[in-house]
Amino acid sequence: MSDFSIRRLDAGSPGFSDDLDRLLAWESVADQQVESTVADILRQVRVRGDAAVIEFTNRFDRRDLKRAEEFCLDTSALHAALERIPASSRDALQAAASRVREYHEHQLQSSWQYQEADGTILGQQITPMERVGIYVPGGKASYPSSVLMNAIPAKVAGVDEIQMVVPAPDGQLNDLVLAAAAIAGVDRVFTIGGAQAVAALAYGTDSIRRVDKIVGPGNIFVASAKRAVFGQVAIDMIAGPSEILVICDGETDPDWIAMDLLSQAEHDEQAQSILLCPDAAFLDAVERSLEKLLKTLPREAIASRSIAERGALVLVQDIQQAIDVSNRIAPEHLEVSVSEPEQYLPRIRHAGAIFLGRYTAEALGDYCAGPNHVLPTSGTARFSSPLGVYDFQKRSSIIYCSEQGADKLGRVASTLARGEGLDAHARSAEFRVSDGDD
Ligand code: HSO
Ligand code: ZN
Repeated sequence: MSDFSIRRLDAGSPGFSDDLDRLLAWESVADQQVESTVADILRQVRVRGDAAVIEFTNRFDRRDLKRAEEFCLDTSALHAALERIPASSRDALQAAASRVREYHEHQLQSSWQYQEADGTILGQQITPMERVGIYVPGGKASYPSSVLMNAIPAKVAGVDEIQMVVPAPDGQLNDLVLAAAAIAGVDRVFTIGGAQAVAALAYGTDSIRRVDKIVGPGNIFVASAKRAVFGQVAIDMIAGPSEILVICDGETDPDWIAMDLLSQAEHDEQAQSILLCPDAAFLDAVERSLEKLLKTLPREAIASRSIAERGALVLVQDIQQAIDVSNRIAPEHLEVSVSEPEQYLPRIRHAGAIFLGRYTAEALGDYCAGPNHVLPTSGTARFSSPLGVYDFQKRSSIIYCSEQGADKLGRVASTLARGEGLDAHARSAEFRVSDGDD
């Protein structure tokens, strides 16, 4: 007897709204014990620098580091890894990198200005950050594709220096991760991880330079450290578990849809895979496909828990209702597996990435289509966007006042400043106003 199970919901039933709330409920664990451990690690690294980084790394990653140089890798080590990996992996990483680069080049924002009739010029100047840090998890979640997705937008933005941290538990490193770093143009790699690595990037040590922004996923210690250093440095986001929502008209091969759902379920027991379809028989077929295909996956244990605990097959009235439900969920990934999918695009309001048509497997976006795979999760697509070049660019306002412009604006400013009781403001503006001209 198989113990396969997946929740079935009906969007037309009166209890659906509550069912949906229950399905989506997910809380990022804010563990007090973790927070105080992290606070201590951050403090120690801030005060004692490399010595503390070495101590924590030796303790948590079972290393035997004596000097800081031992956790520093330069670009020659990265290029050596690039030479060591199989040519097929090298070619695939390079193909993915060039597509990701090209896509992100379209995101480059440029400075702009306009001139008013009296000669005043206003505008916005765009500049890249100087230095950023990329966190790459160790072990099983050490994804070379994520190295590309985090580093390439920074590079395209024109960031001067990219430092990467990746833990090496028991001294083990993933060559594909190092090779991806070489291809993406990472400048320096430190084989450290956890809160101590986040602290080193945020505060700087003798061997690690302080960065302006830290990006990249990590475990609960990393997430908690990123939250704690936010303000001192910028951070990207605190990502939740992966999610996929598929809208299907019932005409796609059910095995394809089932495998798409499993592709996210295999990331994490907490990952969420949901299918919305107006055809009940098709939902049955996908359920059978899921049961059949799960057994063939090396990560069956993770995927089946994710499907059983957070998955759902939802019967909807039509594609419009599916879109309404999807907009409410604001999924990280939305697959629209229907005929003529483009017609629905204007109705889709909230989704991290939208995959249109039966051939567009979400996995293609994870690796090599071009768009970023670092996406808003847990409904945050309502107010945030994929990681992009714009995350590594800043804007400065530009104001140039001509003599005439200062005369005109000075009068407005002076009145407002006096209303606020700020005399120096008012007089600073008035100095530039021509006398007897009002
Ligand atoms: N689907 C993940 C990204 C990823 N998939 C990396 C495979 N490797 C983001 O939600
Ligand atoms: Zn994925």
